Amino acid sequence: MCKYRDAQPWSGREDPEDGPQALRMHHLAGRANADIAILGFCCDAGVRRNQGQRGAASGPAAIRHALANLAASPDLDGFHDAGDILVTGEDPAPGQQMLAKHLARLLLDHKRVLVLGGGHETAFGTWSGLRLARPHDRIGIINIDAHLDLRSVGRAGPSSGTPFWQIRQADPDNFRYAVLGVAGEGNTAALFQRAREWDVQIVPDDQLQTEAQAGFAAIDQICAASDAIYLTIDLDALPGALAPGVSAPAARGIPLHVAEGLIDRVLASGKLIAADIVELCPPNDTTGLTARCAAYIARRLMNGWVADHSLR
Ligand SMILES: [Mn+2]
Repeated sequence: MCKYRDAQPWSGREDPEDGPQALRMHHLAGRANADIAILGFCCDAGVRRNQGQRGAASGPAAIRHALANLAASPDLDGFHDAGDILVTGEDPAPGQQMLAKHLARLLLDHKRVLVLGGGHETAFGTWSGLRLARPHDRIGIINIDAHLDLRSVGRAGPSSGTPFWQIRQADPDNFRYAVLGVAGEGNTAALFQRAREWDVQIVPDDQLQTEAQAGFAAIDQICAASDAIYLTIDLDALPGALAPGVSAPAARGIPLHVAEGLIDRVLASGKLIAADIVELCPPNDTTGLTARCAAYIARRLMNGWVADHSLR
């Protein structure tokens, strides 16, 4: 079961004594004709089925809340909040279809869409929407994640652990997939074997401890071979000490500045059309730090989209 909910009004801190430059991100929300739109996917069904910890459905609200009071991006003059898809019940699939339709429609009026998840089942909806909007494009997928999320859809059905298996099933001849920040401890040999058979590019987390450089070859290769890029950022790629508010916190993880370096490299391709930030679990995020990481990433993506040449 799923339904659509219109965007709620944004609010946040006001500093009128500091003059007209004292803008925060909440001041930039609500520009209907902006190049960039954001859309929430409020869904617990994927993580629940994946035997993870519940709470991802409140992720979009927590990311918006953390984003609202960040300083306005210097290059951004506004963004459109396109509301939320609300998923209830056990099956994420109807919600994923609704997300795909909404995202494809948004791409008629906006140039870039950022989806706020939800568990990683969000990815099948985001990708399906980009596929609907760009039926003839070669789509490349770049995932910043501790996990491959390539498990097959068994009797339990689609979950937050199966999205990239589902994407390959949907379009087996055009599967271009790189995963950056993969934890050896978090993926079984069966999954690594599947990744090898499907030519998935993997950059392990231990190669991304100090700088993003080790991920650039994989990013550049996917970008060169694709017309449109879908970037998906699983917050459990970050160290658990920094991002405890996820279903599966990482003992090692990759530092935020390294993730930012990877994101900047993807943005520099000019081909990034759709992105999502997934797996925030607000009940585990007692200090709000994980939502803050998500908000930094959202702000960086939006600023990067307008700052470089992507929006020409
Ligand atoms: Mn994931």
